[in-house]
Amino acid sequence: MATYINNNFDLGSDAISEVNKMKFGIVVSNWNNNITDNLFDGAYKTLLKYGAKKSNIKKIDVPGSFELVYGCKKMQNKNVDVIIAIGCIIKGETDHYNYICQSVSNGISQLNIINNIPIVFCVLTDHNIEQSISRSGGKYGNKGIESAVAAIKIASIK
Ligand code: DLZ
Repeated sequence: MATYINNNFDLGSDAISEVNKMKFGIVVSNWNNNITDNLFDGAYKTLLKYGAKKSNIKKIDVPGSFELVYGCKKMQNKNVDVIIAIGCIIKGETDHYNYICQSVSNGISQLNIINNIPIVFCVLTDHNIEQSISRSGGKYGNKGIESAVAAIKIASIK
């Protein structure tokens, strides 16, 4: 299941010529923003690299990952083709982590089923800050980059 073994962060020969017409929404949780800022940066720069126009990228900030579902629901009404949900949930001493992880993953899945604007899951669910650093520009890459590629691919299917 480790993404660094089977990653997906290059469009390669699948390069899509339509990216400059695609409209992207990015919803960013500000909790653990030292991590989510890097994820956003990776996603944003990757969209531009493949031809997205800055004017076609909308961003909504939400306080924490729990609010990503509401932010994505709002973004689905903002004339975008695809959404990237960015968050970082780090395990603490209590069960809080489990509830937030379940709520966010279930909520985003539900929005993907109910509505017609796909949402890509760029939410780190880590046991400690070191794991998050490794996946937001560290030794295991940047999940934001992978998510931007996934967003382009799913938007092209749509
Ligand atoms: C409260 C909380 C805690 C303890 N941990 C995290 C976290 O690791 N990552 C995250 O994105 N958000 C966390 N939050 C905030 C909740 O997501 C939410 O913003 C608040 O409970 C307010 O609804």
